[in-house]
Amino acid sequence: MIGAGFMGAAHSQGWRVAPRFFDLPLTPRMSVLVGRDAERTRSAADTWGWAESSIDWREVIARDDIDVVDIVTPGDSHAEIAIAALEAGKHVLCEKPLANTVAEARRMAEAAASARSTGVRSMVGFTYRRVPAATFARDLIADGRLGEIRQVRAEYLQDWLSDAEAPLTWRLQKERAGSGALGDIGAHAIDIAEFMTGRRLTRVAGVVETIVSERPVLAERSGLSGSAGAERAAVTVDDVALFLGRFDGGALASFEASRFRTGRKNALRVEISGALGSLAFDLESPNELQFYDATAPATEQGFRRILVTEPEHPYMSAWWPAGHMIGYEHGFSHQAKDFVEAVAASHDPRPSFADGLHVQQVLDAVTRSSDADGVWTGVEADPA
Ligand code: 4PW
Repeated sequence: MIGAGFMGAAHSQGWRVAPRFFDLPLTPRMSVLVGRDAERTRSAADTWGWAESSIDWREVIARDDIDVVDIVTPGDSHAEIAIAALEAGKHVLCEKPLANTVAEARRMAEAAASARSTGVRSMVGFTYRRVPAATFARDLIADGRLGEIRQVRAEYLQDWLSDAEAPLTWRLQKERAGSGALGDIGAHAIDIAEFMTGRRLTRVAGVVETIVSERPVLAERSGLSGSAGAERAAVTVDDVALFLGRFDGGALASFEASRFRTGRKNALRVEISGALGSLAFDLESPNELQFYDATAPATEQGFRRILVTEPEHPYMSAWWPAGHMIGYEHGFSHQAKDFVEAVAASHDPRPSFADGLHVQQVLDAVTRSSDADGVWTGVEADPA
């Protein structure tokens, strides 16, 4: 695994726990953690359960005993590492967003396509698809329970930047992160809305904006944020992105990504309205799905809360007895499980690098729309 920050901890949890709860066809061995600082990486490797640590990803990728490369670095190094790993014949799991630009994402998708012909697999880490309630929403929609999908509302709301003195981390630097709220969390909203509906965005109209344009530089990092230093520097990404979207098939959508929605901590929310009913998911209540069945008798209508805690629900039979809750970290185990199963069965896991490229094209179309004062803008589409 390359990258030793917060996402590194989350992915490590996934790799470590998945084989203990799921009956996997292959057992992942957590071989090497790669970071930038030798001492910190060694200590993280010990804490998270990696056998070795290194500060040289090229050397690690070249090793014959490495089969899988998991990339959890900031977006500016995804393309270089992923392409090198695929060319070295390693299966690759890469954190979202796939890259910082469409051009990089396209090169990655091309490398994935040529590696596929030699049996090499790749996947993007849009982990929230694998929260059981989100997967179950997709299943209900695929079963036709909502009928024709007419409207979608998707938003990812956080507030950890609402303090104007919160320090400037890499997530606020365009050269490292590509974009701000748009790519960091808006990408999740796009992926989960497309995943649940089985539709793709074809056009968007939006506005992206930076609310606080200068912040103290980072002194010491902790989680997503950290402590502030004395110097100040410019924020070079958006803080908020709002856009409308049109799905293939015609449904209209509205999206919001913000790290300034005071009081909203990690609210990835999707509400999907169809001719026969509606579904609403909120990551702040991850074990629930709100379901409105318009075919029920008039006297019984209203949203009802489905507790997605039963063994019949996606992924849930591996965990605790019926009725018991799971949390944020379980999505990473589900991701590791699905990835290992795909490698073992020689099939292509989703979301693929081509799916990741598509999300990047949506992000790019939103930015272009905003630059053109919110005009409706087509999402580029590469041949499948
Ligand atoms: O991918 C996302 C991020 O980069 C996350 O799921 C949450 O928001 C946590 O960190 C950021």
